[in-house]
Amino acid sequence: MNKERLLKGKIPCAETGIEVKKSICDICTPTCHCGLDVYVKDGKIIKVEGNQEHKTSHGSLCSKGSSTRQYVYSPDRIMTPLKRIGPKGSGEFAPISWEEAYKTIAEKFNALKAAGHPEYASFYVGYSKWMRPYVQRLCRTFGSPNYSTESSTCHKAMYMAWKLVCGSFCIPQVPSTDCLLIWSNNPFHTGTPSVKGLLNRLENGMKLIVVDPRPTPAAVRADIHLQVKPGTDGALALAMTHVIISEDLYDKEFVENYTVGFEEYKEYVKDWTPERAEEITGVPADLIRKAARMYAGAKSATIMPSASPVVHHTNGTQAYRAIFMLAGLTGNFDVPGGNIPVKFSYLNTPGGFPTREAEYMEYGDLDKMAPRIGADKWPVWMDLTAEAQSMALPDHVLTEKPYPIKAIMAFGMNYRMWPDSKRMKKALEEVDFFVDIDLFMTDTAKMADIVLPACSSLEREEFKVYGGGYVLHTQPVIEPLGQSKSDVQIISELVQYLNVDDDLQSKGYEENINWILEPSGMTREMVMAEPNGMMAPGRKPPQFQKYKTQGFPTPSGKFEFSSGICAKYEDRLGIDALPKYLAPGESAGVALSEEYPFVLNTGSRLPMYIHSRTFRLPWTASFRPEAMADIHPADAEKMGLATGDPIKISTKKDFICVKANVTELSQEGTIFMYHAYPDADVNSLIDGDYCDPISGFPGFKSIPCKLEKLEKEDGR
Ligand SMILES: Nc1nc2c(c(=O)[nH]1)N[C@H]1C(S)=C(S)[C@@H](COP(=O)(O)OP(=O)(O)OC[C@H]3O[C@@H](n4cnc5c(=O)[nH]c(N)nc54)[C@H](O)[C@@H]3O)O[C@H]1N2
Ligand SMILES: Nc1nc2c(c(=O)[nH]1)N[C@H]1C(S)=C(S)[C@@H](COP(=O)(O)OP(=O)(O)OC[C@H]3O[C@@H](n4cnc5c(=O)[nH]c(N)nc54)[C@H](O)[C@@H]3O)O[C@H]1N2
Ligand code: SF4
Ligand SMILES: [Mo]
Repeated sequence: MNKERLLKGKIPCAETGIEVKKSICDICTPTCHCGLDVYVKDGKIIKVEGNQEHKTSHGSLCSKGSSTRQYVYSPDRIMTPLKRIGPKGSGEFAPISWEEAYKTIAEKFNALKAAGHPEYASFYVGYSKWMRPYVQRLCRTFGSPNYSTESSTCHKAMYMAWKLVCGSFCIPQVPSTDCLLIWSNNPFHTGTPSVKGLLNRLENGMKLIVVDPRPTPAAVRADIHLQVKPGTDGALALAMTHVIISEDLYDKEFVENYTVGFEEYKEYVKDWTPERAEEITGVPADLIRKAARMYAGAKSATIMPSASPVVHHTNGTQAYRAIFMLAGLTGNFDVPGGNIPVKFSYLNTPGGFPTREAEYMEYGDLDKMAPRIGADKWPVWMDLTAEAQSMALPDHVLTEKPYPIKAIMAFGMNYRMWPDSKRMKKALEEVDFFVDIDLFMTDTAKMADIVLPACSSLEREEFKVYGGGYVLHTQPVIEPLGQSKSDVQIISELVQYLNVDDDLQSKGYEENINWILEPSGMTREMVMAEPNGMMAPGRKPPQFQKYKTQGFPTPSGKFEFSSGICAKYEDRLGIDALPKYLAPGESAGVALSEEYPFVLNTGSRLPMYIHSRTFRLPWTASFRPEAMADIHPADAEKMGLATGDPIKISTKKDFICVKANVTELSQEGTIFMYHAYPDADVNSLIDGDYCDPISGFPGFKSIPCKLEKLEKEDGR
């Protein structure tokens, strides 16, 4: 065939010089990270496809992954280290050398340490996960306790709820369960590679219950859809518990031998009849009964929670406690097809093999350092996690109380992630020194004093673990663009200038990953030799009912219906030892009113967007070019609204103007809007202290608001 045609068809062969290299897409959730076949010619990516041999994604790619070339070659990519020469936010920067950048950063950071206040320096990682152990170690070796991440709004509260109940993080056993209870999760939009397995299980007779305010693709396939009002999940779980106990559907042997607080809890749920819950949740009482019986009566049943929606309410951790207790109550804890406690191998993923990750990243003694930011507000968080709570970052910078934060080093920060995002932006304006390391010149990077260019996952190497022990180690498929470098390389070079007590990090990713992997029996080289990945040789299959010999790592050593940790803060902070229900907002004194009659629920995922990342890609942005809010047809009719009409959404805090999107995929009385739109920042409508008192998570999904129709010419 002639060469021109081969080139046009992007055919990989000697004649065209096109090579197909293996990599992964890291644009979204780490549990996805789909396999990529990357077509490279002359050092440039000319095409991407899904890798059919990847063992979790099996060749599929979503709209975001298909836009990989637009992501990698975005005109917003930062190409050199930069120093700010104009006012913060202006975007006026001058290129500098890496050496000058490192020296400037080291001077500022080392000065804080020399003055005896390493805690005034804060190290932060946004949604990206791959560099986290390295940043956490850097923070610790520098001597600061203030390592924090985007997990101050994601995942950690769910993790905390499991820890409060049984002492360990638990995962669902979807492939082997008879009944799946999806509690606020929309895998069709947020975890597409998992959907095939889910559909197979449904074809094989698995029962499905979905708790979601919206008729999602999973909900419409469910045997029972419990269409709750946002933030009322705790009430629903209490009513299901009421049914299970009053109808004697619970596991008496487990309750008697392995739990504490059952009698108190039983007494408390006595009044939580399905009828009472119906008034609060909007779910018919009989449907609650039916769901409770289906879940408790199945041979095995498992709960699939989400990292975010339930805990994006002021009552979220307590709600999840009540939900997770259902597993113990019904004999579905630590059994096949139930929810099982797991240990993480690497990056919050249970691979079934040991590593030295915890030792690596939790370097030094946190108890000997200053209290972490957020410690005064959220002591339960401090008891259960090793991170600072980044929701307190703006306070520390702006009020300097309990102590100031003077310097921030961020690996991928998006200030629009915070509630009251304008205040977070102000904090970045006022902080003495701010370094941002990102792929793109974002609005947050524009606030920095020094900006460093990170490269994408296709330009670096990376060890990767998937649940169950599938591992792979990528190699760069192209050279880093411009002068960009991998985050870990940046750290390993920066530590040579910083006053840190560590000789491992300067040795680079290769040596560090091998150090971490040492107990697993794997090396980077061994895994890299298999471009499509491999199963970790030392992985162990899950073991069940470990509590029978090991007990529970909780204060009582038992499964806790009444929490020993929460009880410590009952008097001081009003945190109940039982998972008592408070309406969303009640704990923060906010409720629906005549003036603000709608619930604003922010952040339900859209398939083509991932936080702030893919608005800049022409393909993904073309699906919804303008900021829109989803409104139920019944509400739209009352207000005379049609899709595309300009509207104004106001809360007590602020307002934004967007377009209406009238859709059944909403709920009457609730307005759903995606977060992080650069042109309509819904997080500016949310109070910064509207948070769960246990986790510090913001109430992103239950804000009273007002909706107004604008005249066409008033809209943007
Ligand atoms: N395409 C895409 N995928 C993503 C992301 C993304 O931004 N885009 N983000 C990633 C991240 S960081 C996360 S944390 C996950 C989130 O993953 P998911 O939790 O699966 O996604 P969400 O859409 O946030 O929420 C799931 C469902 O919760 C429902 N919901 C909202 N409020 C409530 C409530 O009060 N109670 C109950 N029971 N349900 C409620 C919504 O209607 C929604 O259908 O997705 C990850 N995957
Ligand atoms: N209103 C509302 N707010 C929310 C939520 C909600 O549901 N509603 N969800 C919350 C949740 S669950 C989450 S997870 C957060 C999202 O957390 P964010 O941190 O806001 O997520 P992103 O915008 O994806 O990523 C932050 C930055 O990381 C950069 N980045 C990407 N890859 C790399 C890399 O390899 N290296 C470096 N150095 N930088 C990189 C990106 O370019 C981006 O600028 O938002 C939270 N905020
Ligand atoms: S689901 Fe999409 S964005 Fe996420 S890893 Fe896969 S291809 Fe990439
Ligand atoms: Mo998240």
